Amino acid sequence: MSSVNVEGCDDWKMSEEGDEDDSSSGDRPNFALVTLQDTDEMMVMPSKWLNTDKTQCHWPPFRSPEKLTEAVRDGLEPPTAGKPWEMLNIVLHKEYDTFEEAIKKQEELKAQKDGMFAVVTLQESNELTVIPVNWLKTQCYWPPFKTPKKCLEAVKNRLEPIKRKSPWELVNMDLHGEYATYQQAKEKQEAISEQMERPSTSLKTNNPSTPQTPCSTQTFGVKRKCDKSPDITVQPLLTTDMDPKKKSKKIMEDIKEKVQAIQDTDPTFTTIKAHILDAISKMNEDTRKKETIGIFGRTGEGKSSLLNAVLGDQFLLPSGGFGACTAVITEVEANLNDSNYIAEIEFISKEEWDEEFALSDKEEANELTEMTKERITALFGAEAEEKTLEELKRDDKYKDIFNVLSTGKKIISSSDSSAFASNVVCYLENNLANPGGCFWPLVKSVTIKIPNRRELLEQIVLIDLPGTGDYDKIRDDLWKTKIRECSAVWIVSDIKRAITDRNPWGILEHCIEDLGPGGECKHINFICTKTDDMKPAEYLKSVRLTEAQISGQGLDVKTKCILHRNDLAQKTITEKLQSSKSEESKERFITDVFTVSSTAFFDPELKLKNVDTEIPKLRDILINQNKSINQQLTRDYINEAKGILSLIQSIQLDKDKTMELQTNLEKNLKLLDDNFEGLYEKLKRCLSKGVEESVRSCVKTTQDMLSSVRPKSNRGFHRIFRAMCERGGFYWPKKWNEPLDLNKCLSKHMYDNINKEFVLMFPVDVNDKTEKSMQDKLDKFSIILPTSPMLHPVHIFIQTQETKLKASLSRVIVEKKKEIYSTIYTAIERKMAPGYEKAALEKGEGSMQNMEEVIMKTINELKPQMFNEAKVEMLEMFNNLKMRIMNTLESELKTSVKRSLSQISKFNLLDVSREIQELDKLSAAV
Ligand SMILES: Nc1nc2c(ncn2[C@@H]2O[C@H](COP(=O)(O)OP(=O)(O)OP(=O)(O)O)[C@@H](O)[C@H]2O)c(=O)[nH]1
Ligand SMILES: [Mg+2]
Repeated sequence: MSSVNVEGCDDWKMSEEGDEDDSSSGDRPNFALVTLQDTDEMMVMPSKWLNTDKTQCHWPPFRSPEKLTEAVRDGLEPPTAGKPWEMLNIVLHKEYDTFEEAIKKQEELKAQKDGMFAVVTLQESNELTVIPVNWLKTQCYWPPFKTPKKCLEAVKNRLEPIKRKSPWELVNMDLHGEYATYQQAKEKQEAISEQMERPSTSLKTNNPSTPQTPCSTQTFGVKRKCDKSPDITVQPLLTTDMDPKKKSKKIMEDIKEKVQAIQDTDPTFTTIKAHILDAISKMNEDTRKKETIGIFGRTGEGKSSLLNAVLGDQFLLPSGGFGACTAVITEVEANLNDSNYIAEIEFISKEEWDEEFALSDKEEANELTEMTKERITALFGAEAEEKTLEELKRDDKYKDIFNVLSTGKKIISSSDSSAFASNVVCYLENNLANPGGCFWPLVKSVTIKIPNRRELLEQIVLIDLPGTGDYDKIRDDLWKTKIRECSAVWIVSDIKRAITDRNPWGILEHCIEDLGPGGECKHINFICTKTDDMKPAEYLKSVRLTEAQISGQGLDVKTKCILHRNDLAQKTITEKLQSSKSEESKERFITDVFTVSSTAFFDPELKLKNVDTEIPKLRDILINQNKSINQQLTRDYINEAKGILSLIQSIQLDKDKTMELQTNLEKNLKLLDDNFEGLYEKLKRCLSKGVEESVRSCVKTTQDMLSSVRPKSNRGFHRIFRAMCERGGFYWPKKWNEPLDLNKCLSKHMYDNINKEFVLMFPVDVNDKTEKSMQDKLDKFSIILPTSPMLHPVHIFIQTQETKLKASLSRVIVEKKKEIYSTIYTAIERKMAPGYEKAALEKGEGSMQNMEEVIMKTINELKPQMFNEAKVEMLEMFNNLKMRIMNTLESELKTSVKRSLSQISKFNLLDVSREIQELDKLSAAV
């Protein structure tokens, strides 16, 4: 079939010149811009050729372009006598009053579709520039002109590249997008360079050249009626390089502009306008916190080296040589704002420092003094340990320290990673080779922000959590807080130790409950490090194999052994992890095993293929996790955007429906209340059992625990016990694998009784949501009844508001459940505090026995109320959470219902149906 299409539009224009347009009379538009579905040709035709639902058109039987042109221009009536007309499937873009308008639009759309200019970055010189698309190939052509003027002319005139005589250069480039006009490409170029300077801010989408449609200033009001919807097709099309989130952001920015531009003094209109603008602004408030991955491992196992490898910067974090180790909790995240490496160093307060120092003064010989000595040497130098505290206080360095502490925080920033690393090392590392040059005893925590790692860290924070127990009280508390934040954990262990260790959970054993019911950890990766550390002969002997018996044709014997051991380690550790998973506290974690070499990743001499170092695998985990979080954020954003557009699109609901929404809200809140009450009662029953058991057994349990940790000779135990009392019931001696935690021991029976139900009540993973969970009850709450398959726009708006609200409340539940869980521990810690203080005062001979007696007496005195009070506190916290959820739902949804009902216009305020369609397409693409 031949047809007149956009390719022939020049002929069309010629034929239309000089012709009088007599077709613009009458009310209805006369010409339609359509795409023929079978051939994908865009063209203009008389509106009268369209069928009633505008999905098909009549097509005349003419072959010659002249005759076809004439038929279109004259609006020939179908069908003519003689040959019958065909029916063709079409997609209607829009109808216009005049032929000229329709043709103009067709040209614009065609130009946008094809793209005339492109924005590119020239790779070699990193210049962002605009070029005509006819210069594009996989590389791009570049003209030999020297003067900027001549170059610019070549671009604007879309000069054809000369490929034979005096050929143009071919240069490597990255394409950002194609645009209809030079002006649009220039605007895009500016937006990109602005974005490059400030990558975290959203793209500037305000397009001054966007024509204001006459309709948009008239339709958004309650008094005027406008039959025409705003012409959104004249907006520049969204460019292909934008991701769905940016595209939907742009849509909403444009809508915001349109709404802002509408002037009307009608009070109802003003309220609606304010509501809509407010709702759009709130969309950009991202309250989600980043996901935290905690890196656990004993000293020297390779945590810092692993982080460096994953981040691709070998010397970023100090990794131990002789006598050096990371001494402070270090958080690593992406710098999304500029290209600097930044360290934010938080110091302990002056009061905390005084307390630590005063504590040091009280300490007796040996172990604690060892710790104090280490700190003093780190800060004041090797000779300082001989000095008294008073002498140290007179030291100039002491004044310096006091000055440092009074600043509270220090920021180090540098664009060069090695300069940055050498400036920051003295705050992170305990280095025996650098006495007097380390500041770690003053540092509470360090946050490092690194540039160009958006792909890995945009939504993720990695925390190096040295867990060896030579902290003070402040950092112990911080450590406990941080582990509750981890959504995943990497246990790092030297491969040799990992294979022989009986319990791979070792390092986590004492805090498994803080990660599980008390935290939000879902995933545990077990990472065996230093796989390149291999002596083949020794290894082959130990596994009783010969070189010929292990696979790996063409590989040298060392690599073969490395790969063989990796395989073995993966199998053995997976088995060990699985077998201990039968314990309830561990069964909910997903576990994976990796075998990595950070050294071989950077050192090609070690001849281990990149893939075999398994660093790329860990990177992929981060990349995929970022992607999935971003996808979720995009889905949430689009959902919310659709809700707001539905509100704009909506017409008034009838009175009955209005009442229905209000009644549903009340009814469903009541239902939710009943459901939560059920959970409350269940928790109460478990707690009561826990109280009973605690009162009955706490003394014995405490005695048993103390005898299990007390060294046979009792040597030195009194110092550890005193330190525990001085620190409120928790102390982690340096050489112990886990802390001495009396509060944990006292709360054991309570936790044992609630753990199972608590985990079901508060899952951290959506996939673990059970009927018994608070999140499930919340999910089922809705004031939109699933009766009709076709929802009214007001309903869609309310539904999307509900979804957003429920998602944010689900996050509140996970946050709050951690606090709820820890109430038992903190209540017991608080009640026991006077007892600990009293015990710590016991000095001299027999002090161990006296301290213990004080503690046991305190427990005996407190047990009749202490556990019950902890139960009451926990239930109160549960109730507070319940009330917060109910109140938020009630107030927010009441506002949403009110908002949607204030749309009293009988007419569309602004026709945003195209934008809604666009959002539908975008959400399908996410
Ligand atoms: N051969 C080999 N050595 C490694 C590897 N990773 C780390 N090491 C070495 O192991 C030692 C300790 O590494 P770190 O990364 O500092 O260990 P860490 O776990 O951060 O130690 P702390 O900071 O003390 O908690 C250093 O001497 C590293 O060079 C590896 O993949 N192969
Ligand atoms: Mg380290």
